[in-house]
Amino acid sequence: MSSILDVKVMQDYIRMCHDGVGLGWHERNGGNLTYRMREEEADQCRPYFKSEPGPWVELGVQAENLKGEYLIATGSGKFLRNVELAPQDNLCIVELNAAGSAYRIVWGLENGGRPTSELPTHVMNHSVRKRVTDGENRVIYHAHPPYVVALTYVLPLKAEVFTRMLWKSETECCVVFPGGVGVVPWMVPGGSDIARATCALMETYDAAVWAFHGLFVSGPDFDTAFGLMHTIEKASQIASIALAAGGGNTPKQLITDENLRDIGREFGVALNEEILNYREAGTPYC
Ligand code: 2HA
Ligand code: ZN
Repeated sequence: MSSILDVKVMQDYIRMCHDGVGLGWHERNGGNLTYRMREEEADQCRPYFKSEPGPWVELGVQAENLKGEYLIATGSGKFLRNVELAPQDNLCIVELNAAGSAYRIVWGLENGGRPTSELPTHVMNHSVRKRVTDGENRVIYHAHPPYVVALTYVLPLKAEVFTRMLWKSETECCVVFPGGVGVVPWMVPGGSDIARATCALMETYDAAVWAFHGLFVSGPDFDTAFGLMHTIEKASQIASIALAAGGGNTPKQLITDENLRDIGREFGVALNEEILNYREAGTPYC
């Protein structure tokens, strides 16, 4: 291999950035993506690492179970639409220290810069998802998909309400995210408070809506994480159109709770029962 860009994990990562841009989820510097590398993937990339890694930088959060791991990350202030053109200027690989509390850049951001402003949230989410999925989850992806954000202006900011709306807006949603999606109220982005709030939800859910902002998803691989973002946004688009057409009221006909239970049985997935039984008077889909 003559370039780090010949390594499959780098190609897959870059393709995901490209696909998110194509769907309109990454205006300007919006959104960010991190991938927790497998040992063999880090080994494949190591020959291309900088001869002098960058200085250690404190994260402001600590993730002990990520000590010594390598993450591929988008750069702070970088535009995802430029990733494909110049990955070495817009992406980086960071190494975490032995305490899981600081990082240093070992590859990329050749013209300077820092990893994504949401790195504390990503690192803490990786830590939680690694623990609750026994190491399976490796991708944390944040985007600004417009329909799910639009719905945060009109529906109560509750996991139960958003999940019911999504499950009932596209038949296969409840198979894709049977546990539901969490909702974080509006918070200042980029800091450790929003990181902690998102992490609390990531204990249970593999997706968290950020009110008036965007969506965070996690997954074991690029396809699954991207597919989750895509499915949630598609269902949100359908819900937005149906709600608008109905003047904001619950659509006249819906997938019923019994229908959802039937799908769960047929596909062998356990739907979150609390969400199935949730009722909120006067609220669409509830
Ligand atoms: O990276 O989307 O939330 C830019 C953002 C911050
Ligand atoms: Zn954002």
